Amino acid sequence: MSSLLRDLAGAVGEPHLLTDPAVLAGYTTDWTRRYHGTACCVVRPGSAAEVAEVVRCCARHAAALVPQGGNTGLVGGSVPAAGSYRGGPDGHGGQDGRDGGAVVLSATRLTALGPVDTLAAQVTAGAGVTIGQLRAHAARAGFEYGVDLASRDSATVGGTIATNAGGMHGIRYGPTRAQLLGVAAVLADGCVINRLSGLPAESAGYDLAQLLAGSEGTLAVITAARLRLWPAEPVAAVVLAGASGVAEAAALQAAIRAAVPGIRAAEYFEAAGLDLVRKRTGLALPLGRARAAYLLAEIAGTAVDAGRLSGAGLPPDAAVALDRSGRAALWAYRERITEAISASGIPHKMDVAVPVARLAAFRAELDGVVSAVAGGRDWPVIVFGHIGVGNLHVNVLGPDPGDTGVDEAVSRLAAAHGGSVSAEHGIGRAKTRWLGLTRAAPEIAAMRAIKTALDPAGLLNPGVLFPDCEDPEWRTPATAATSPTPT
Ligand code: 2HG
Ligand code: ZN
Repeated sequence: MSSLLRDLAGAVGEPHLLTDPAVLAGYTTDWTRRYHGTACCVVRPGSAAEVAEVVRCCARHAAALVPQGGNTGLVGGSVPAAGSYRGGPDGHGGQDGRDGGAVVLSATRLTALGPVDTLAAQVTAGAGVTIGQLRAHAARAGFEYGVDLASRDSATVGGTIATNAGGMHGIRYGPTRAQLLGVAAVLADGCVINRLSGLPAESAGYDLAQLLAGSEGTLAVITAARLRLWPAEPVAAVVLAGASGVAEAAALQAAIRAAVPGIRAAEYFEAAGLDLVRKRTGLALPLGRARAAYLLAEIAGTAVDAGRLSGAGLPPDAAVALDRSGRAALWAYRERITEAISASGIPHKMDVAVPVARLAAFRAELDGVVSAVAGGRDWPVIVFGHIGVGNLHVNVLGPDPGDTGVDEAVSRLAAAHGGSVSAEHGIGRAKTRWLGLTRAAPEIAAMRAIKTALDPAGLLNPGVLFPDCEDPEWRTPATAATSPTPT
């Protein structure tokens, strides 16, 4: 056993140091199966003190450290890179783990869940608590956690903060960042930050918790978070309506929003996604006939609020479910799309955001952009997502996992429409080259300066988020961020 592994075993206890290659495989391949890396070991600390000890060990041994939650990430940000690491303080290096890869720090044992503070409507949750556990805990006290996603039973508090996940209820409660009131975290030198008091009113300096939201494990290892809760609200109805495409679906969600007091979700999907779901699950065709696209909306309130839907101009064949099982049946068509795509191959996932007013123009050009890259090959394009916040998940099946042509083309299209290359999945390893499409060069320089200040040796999640300085390609798109296509 190397001295790094010996020290890590001392930090977490031998049973929580994993080195068996068969076991490591589950931690070094991401959920999509597109990104694989090399780890010398996985450590599973059981407390913040153990996390700090692990970080100090890595610093001493100059070993790269990859924090990991439920490993449900879709952009390779939760798994190490393949091969050894180059050194360097710019966030792209990290040092050689010496034992054949990085140290993966699994947060899955950091599962402490504090009592719900009903006066403040807050709770403290360990980084490894799943979103499903957090939601159930909040519900027992009459509250709701504002983020929900299909991977709720695996995705964790720490991981969703790292990517600033949005999920199904972003239209109502905002993304994870909007739920975040404080964090406990370990910095790259092993120092511990503890800001879990959850003061809603505070203006004493930088908000470090917000800095960590969307930082993808590159600035610190989050061990716990203080989170905002919302009073639980009854769900009045779920609507599923057919539409000719994204423009009609967007108009319909706006009409529903105007007609009812609380829209909790406005989700979009198309026939291609529905077909895959039906093939996998055997579910019946909804609405009795095939439609090009669908809007699924969930509204809060009572039967009176559900009645207000009559003022939204729903198509006559729209399905409206009031009871729990009927609502769940409609949600299944949307929630099972990701799983159904994965069952059909290794997808290229582009998680773009464009202003809602630009969605139709973006969608109108999308197929042509993909076809141009496909060059005659049949690459199914599956589009769905959180239409209410302008977030479309563009999944393309067919290209080789290592071929990034379609990823780049779709990212450029989103940028040309004034959008972002990542709405809620993060940049990870997958999109570092295209960060400059979304963020201008001075912004990236400022982010690098923060990274260098907090992690000068570049040990925390190296290769994630930042474009490689040595890659001439990444500079090309930077100009796009400052000059989006005028509309
Ligand atoms: C969702 O909205 C997730 O279901 C996954 O963000 C999206 O699979 C995807 O591309
Ligand atoms: Zn999503």
